[in-house]
Amino acid sequence: MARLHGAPALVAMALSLGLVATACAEERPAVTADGGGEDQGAEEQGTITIAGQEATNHGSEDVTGASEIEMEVDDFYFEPTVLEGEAGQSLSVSLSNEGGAAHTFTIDDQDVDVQLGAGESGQAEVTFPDSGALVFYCSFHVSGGMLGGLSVGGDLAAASGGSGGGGSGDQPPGPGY
Ligand SMILES: [Cu+2]
Repeated sequence: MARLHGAPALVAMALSLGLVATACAEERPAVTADGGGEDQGAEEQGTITIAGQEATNHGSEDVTGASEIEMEVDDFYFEPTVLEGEAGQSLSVSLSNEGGAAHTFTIDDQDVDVQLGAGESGQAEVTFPDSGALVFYCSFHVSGGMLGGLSVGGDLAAASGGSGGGGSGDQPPGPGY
């Protein structure tokens, strides 16, 4: 009674294999944990509050009088995390993504939004606020504490010209937390 119809079954199998192969071709960013072993011991520096937002802290640097600075972008922090400068100071920031994920260096108020794929470098021009602190962040991982500040007079608490920040409506999906 019940008899297998061999040929149609084979055709169906071949079709579905083809579909699976196509579906798997979509690339997925790999998050690896090989981020430069040189600073393993200094990884844990806790968190710091910048203009009301909690940031993963990887140190501060006094950039007063400087026109250029290098900043490491990594999984999932900025180093240095806080730049201390003068009111209205202009600074050119050389960014290098040393992590395994894509990141951004974003300042809402200054139309700064530099995207950096893994291993990529970039450049951002920033201006220090008149007082207090201005937050920069990674739009992918800000909720995980990936942000930092431009601080004037060492003041991290007071937000300057803050538009609330903290996450735009349409964030691309990042690695889940
Ligand atoms: Cu990020």
